Formats: sequence, C-alpha cells, structure tokens
Amino acid sequence: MKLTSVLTIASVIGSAIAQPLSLEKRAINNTALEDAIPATTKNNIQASYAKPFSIYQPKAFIISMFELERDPWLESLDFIHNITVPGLSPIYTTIHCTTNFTICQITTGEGEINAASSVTALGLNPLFDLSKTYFLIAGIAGGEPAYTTLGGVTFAKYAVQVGLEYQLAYQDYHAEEPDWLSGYVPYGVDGQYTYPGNVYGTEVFEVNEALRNRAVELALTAKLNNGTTANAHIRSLYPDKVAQELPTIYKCDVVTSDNYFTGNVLNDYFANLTKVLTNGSATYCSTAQEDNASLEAFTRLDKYGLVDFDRVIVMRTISDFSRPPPSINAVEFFFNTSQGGISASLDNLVLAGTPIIHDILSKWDSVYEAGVKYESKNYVGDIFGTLGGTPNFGKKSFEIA
Ligand SMILES: *[C@@H]1O[C@H](CO)[C@@H](O)[C@H](O)[C@H]1NC(C)=O
Ligand SMILES: *[C@@H]1O[C@H](CO)[C@@H](O)[C@H](O)[C@H]1NC(C)=O
Ligand SMILES: *[C@@H]1O[C@H](CO)[C@@H](O)[C@H](O)[C@H]1NC(C)=O
Ligand SMILES: *[C@@H]1O[C@H](CO)[C@@H](O)[C@H](O)[C@H]1NC(C)=O
Ligand SMILES: *[C@@H]1O[C@H](CO)[C@@H](O)[C@H](O)[C@H]1NC(C)=O
Ligand SMILES: *[C@@H]1O[C@H](CO)[C@@H](O)[C@H](O)[C@H]1NC(C)=O
Ligand SMILES: *[C@@H]1O[C@H](CO)[C@@H](O)[C@H](O)[C@H]1NC(C)=O
Ligand SMILES: *[C@H]1O[C@H](CO)[C@@H](O)[C@H](O)[C@H]1NC(C)=O
Repeated sequence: MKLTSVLTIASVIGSAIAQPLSLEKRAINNTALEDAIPATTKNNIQASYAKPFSIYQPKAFIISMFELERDPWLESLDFIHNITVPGLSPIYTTIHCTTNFTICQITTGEGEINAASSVTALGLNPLFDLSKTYFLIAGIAGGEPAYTTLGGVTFAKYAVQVGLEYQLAYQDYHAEEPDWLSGYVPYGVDGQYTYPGNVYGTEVFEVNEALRNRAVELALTAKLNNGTTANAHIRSLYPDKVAQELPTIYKCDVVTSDNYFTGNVLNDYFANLTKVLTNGSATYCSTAQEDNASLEAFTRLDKYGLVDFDRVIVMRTISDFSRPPPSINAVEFFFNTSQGGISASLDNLVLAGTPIIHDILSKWDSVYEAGVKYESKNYVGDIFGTLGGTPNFGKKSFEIA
C-alpha cells in the first residue's frame, strides 16, 4: 500500500476538517412530528419514518463491503468516532465518522444479503439524517479486460443483478440444449437471452449520470497507483488494448451476483445478459457481490425521503481480471495464478474517491446541499419505476410468480 500518496490527498481534506467537535443537533420540529404518524380512522395506517431527533447529518458517506476496502479510508481520514447501531453485520458493528461528523463510513459485510441488511439498518437508524447525504459505494471488483484493467477505477450508471435466474447443471441441459452458453436462464422464460417474464424488482438499477460524470471528471485528476510489475505482466498477457494499458478511470457498469463467477463462458454470458436486461444500455465491465443489494435498500429508503437516490455514486476498482488471458485456462488462472496483488485497487479507492468527497464538502453550501447542479437528467431507480419516471429498460408489466 502506497500510503504516502494516499496521505498527501488526505491531508488536503484533513487540514480543512481539523476543527473543534461540534454536533449539529437539529431543533425538534413539532409539525414534522405530527406529520410523521398522521391521524387516521381507516384501517390502513401508513407510517412514514421521520427522524426528528437525528443528531448526525453527514455530507458524505463511504460504503465499504469488507475490511480491506475499509482500511485505506480509516488510514486516510480522521475517522475518530465509532458509532455502533443495531442491524449491522456482526463482523462490522460500527460506523466511523470524522472529527466533525461530516464524513462517515460503513462496512456492510460481503454479498447481497449483508449489503441490503446493513444499508437498511443504517437508513432506518434514528440518529442519522441522511436525506441530503452523498453516498460513495467504494469497493473492489473483478474486471472485464475489454473495458478496464488491474487497478482501474470504474464508475457505473447501471447496476445489474445477474444471479437471479434459473440454473441447470451442464450434464442436465447439454443434450437437449447444446447451444446454450451456460446453464442460466432468466425467470419466467425458457431462452437464455429472453427478457425475463417475471422479476423480483432488483434486477437493474440506474443511478444519477450527471453526478457520476462529475465524480469521473474529478477522479481523472488523481494520480493513481499503477500497480506492481507482476500486475503489469498479467496485463501484457491480454490481447485487449485497454487491459494492456496502465489503469485509469472508466465509465462502465457493474453486475452483482452472490455467485462469484469467473472464466470466459460466464463472462460472455453475463455480458450479454446485462445488455438484455438493460435493453442494450449497460456495458458490463466490473463484477461484484453487493451493489444491487445496496441500491435496493436505497430505493426503498428514498421512497420515504430518508435518503436521496440521486446522491448515490457507484465506484468499483479492479483487483483482478474476471476472465483468463488466452494463454492460461480458467481453472489454472483462478486458483493458481497470482495477478500481482490487489494493493493498487485498494489504494485507488481512496485516490479516485477522495476528489468527489472533497468537492462535496468544499462546495456544500453553493452546490451540493441543494443538489441542483448535478441532479439527474437520466432515469434513476429500479426496474419498476418505484421512484417515478419511466426506465428505458424493463417491460410494461411482469408476472408475479
Ligand atoms: C467539518 O469539516 C469539513 C471538512 O473540513 C468542513 O468543510 C466543515 O465545514 C466542517 N463542518 C463543521 C460543522 O465544522
Ligand atoms: C417542520 O416540518 C414541516 C413539515 O415537515 C416543514 O414544512 C417545515 O419546513 C419544518 N420547519 C422547519 C423549521 O424545519
Ligand atoms: C474504532 O473502530 C476501529 C476499527 O473498526 C478500531 O480500530 C478502533 O480502535 C476503534 N476506536 C475506538 C475508540 O473504539
Ligand atoms: C454474446 O454476444 C456476442 C455479441 O453480441 C455474441 O457474438 C455472442 O455469440 C453472444 N454469446 C452467446 C453465448 O450467445
Ligand atoms: C502512473 O503512470 C502514469 C503514466 O505513466 C503517470 O503519469 C503516473 O504518475 C503514475 N502514477 C504513479 C503513482 O506513479
Ligand atoms: C497449481 O500449481 C501447482 C504447482 O505448479 C500444480 O502442481 C497444480 O497442478 C496447479 N493446480 C491447478 C489447479 O492448476
Ligand atoms: C426491453 O426489451 C424487452 C424485450 O425485448 C421488451 O419487451 C421491452 O418492451 C423493452 N423495454 C423498453 C423500455 O424498451
Ligand atoms: C442488480 O444488478 C443487476 C445487473 O446489473 C440488475 O439487473 C438489477 O436490476 C440490479 N438490482 C438492483 C436491486 O440494483
């Protein structure tokens, strides 16, 4: 880990943060309290979840999924406060906040269940008013050599959940369906690339493109960790130009699957499925195990005004290639080949993520609090249109099955 470079950037923020502790505790708003649980005579009670007593109103929240993603942030910023709240992962029980509670960090635990549960617990916690908070999902991921490389930093517009499918083992389908690329088939249909007949609603998420583009513009000014000589050797084994080059910042999309897939076949299959699910809009370049889950939690929280879905950024840095180079078979590559280490991807989380956080803090009053300048022009939300608007993916109606 090249801490010198991380600390140089951190000191820019750190020096500005070093101020006496001051909690911005809100005055109690009795009107809001009364509005929170409206009187009703009907047997249909709808509770909103106002947070009139919230103490912490962070401007930026970093979301890590496990220890290795968390630690570079803990080292680079003054996360001196530990706040333990109900519902977090048993391994990661505390939220960390900086000296003046302006920036906070949560570690969700890995996989879709952990991510959704932890983000929900955070969002419902009465101590935190997150209605104006910007969230930076900052994790490492597998990378597609056609679009990114080891140490590369990807910022997504779409997050696609590809694991929600039927699955048959090869021995069970290959006689009848010799052309199938994999044993996966979308729900409610019998063709591998047929648009699903039914969905659970978490299959595709689209986030704010204008905010994503601002984060990319700023990240491009960062001096990234280029990785090890072993990383460089692995890059050189791929025919793809992007894979061979030094890491930079990329705009491309993330898939989520609890199933940690690798190899050419499943990468081809899920790349194609991503196109199908998003009606051609998304380009799969990074694979991770949580983003759709976190985004589902954010969607539900936004519905009640507890967070602003427009303020979510999804950043994934590339720790390893998700398919082998032509000269190595998939098993040998996955289980037996060192790709040169993940330290560049961990460093680059902080190096590429800090500029947007710095921008949010330094232009809070003039730009970010109101959230107008970088508000979305694209559709944002899930496949159902839960937050309003009409997605350019999905269908008019799905069966519930
Ligand atoms: C907290 O620290 C940030 C970062 O330096 C600074 O921009 C902000 O004004 C501080 N907020 C308060 C309430 O002191
Ligand atoms: C109090 O809450 C009401 C209803 O949510 C809102 O309209 C009003 O602006 C709030 N007042 C203050 C001072 O925040
Ligand atoms: C806060 O949590 C971190 C790890 O999550 C730990 O290293 C640190 O010691 C804790 N600090 C306090 C004051 O408990
Ligand atoms: C995936 O898509 C590519 C490009 O559209 C196509 O050439 C390829 O045959 C597809 N793969 C499968 C297994 O259908
Ligand atoms: C990475 O390589 C680029 C291009 O050569 C260079 O500009 C940059 O300074 C290098 N980064 C570091 C941290 O050395
Ligand atoms: C891994 O490497 C060792 C030593 O070179 C070799 O004996 C073993 O067969 C390899 N395993 C796989 C799965 O390629
Ligand atoms: C997406 O593609 C499916 C399958 O072709 C189609 O039924 C659906 O109408 C398309 N959705 C949009 C918004 O174009
Ligand atoms: C998860 O990601 C997949 C693939 O990008 C997408 O189809 C799905 O809608 C996403 N679900 C959520 C909840 O984001």
